[in-house]
Amino acid sequence: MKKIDVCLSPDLMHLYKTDDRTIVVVDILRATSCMTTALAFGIQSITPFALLEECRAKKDQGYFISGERDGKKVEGFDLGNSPFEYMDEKLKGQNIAFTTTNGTQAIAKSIGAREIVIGSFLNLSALAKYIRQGKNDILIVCAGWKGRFNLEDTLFAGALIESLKDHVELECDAPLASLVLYQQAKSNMIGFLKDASHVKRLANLDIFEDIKFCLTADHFNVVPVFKGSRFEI
Ligand code: 3SL
Repeated sequence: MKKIDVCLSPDLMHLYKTDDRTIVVVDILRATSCMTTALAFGIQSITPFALLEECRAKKDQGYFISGERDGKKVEGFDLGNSPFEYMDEKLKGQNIAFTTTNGTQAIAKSIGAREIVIGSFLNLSALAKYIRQGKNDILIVCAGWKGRFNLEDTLFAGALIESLKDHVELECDAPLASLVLYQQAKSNMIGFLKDASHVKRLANLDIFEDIKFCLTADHFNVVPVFKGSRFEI
């Protein structure tokens, strides 16, 4: 049986051995939901960057530059971090360079894993199927917020673990806690998350539609996989 663990913050990555694992990076609000949407809508590739200026420099190489800092689109960038911005015909076949406050930082810390894939509620069942078919043990890396725990990424970890039940063995209390939390929350996720810190932050930016969309299960049947330096499906 495959083992599964959950790293509740990228700042805890040093506790985990990753070179033999498939890492699932998750930033439900909103980076990995946005990446899943973009690739499902026909964007050819997403190259993630931890550093803003490295991302900006890709503009000269024909990339669309996109992402956010503290939830807001970066000045001079083509796109922000709302999944709805990526549902656009003119982006089909394009290459995106992407940087975000937490999501792409978690990806940067995952480099060196045997495999890196992107998880979101939007592709939950497709991802569970992909993992069931693979051989590697799994580490779910929650992007959190600037090193701190967050609720929505942990709920997703629980949802994925529930979808994999009978196929995985939980390695410690983090996957168990994620599963228990998800089981409490699943009948009313929006209600459960109403006091979550990032939901409040995004509500201040007036983006309820993004929150609702990012909590929708199985909207897409894709699994973004890291190949070389970019995510593709
Ligand atoms: O931190 C991130 O990577 C973002 O997803 C944050 S936000 O939802 O755009 O504020």
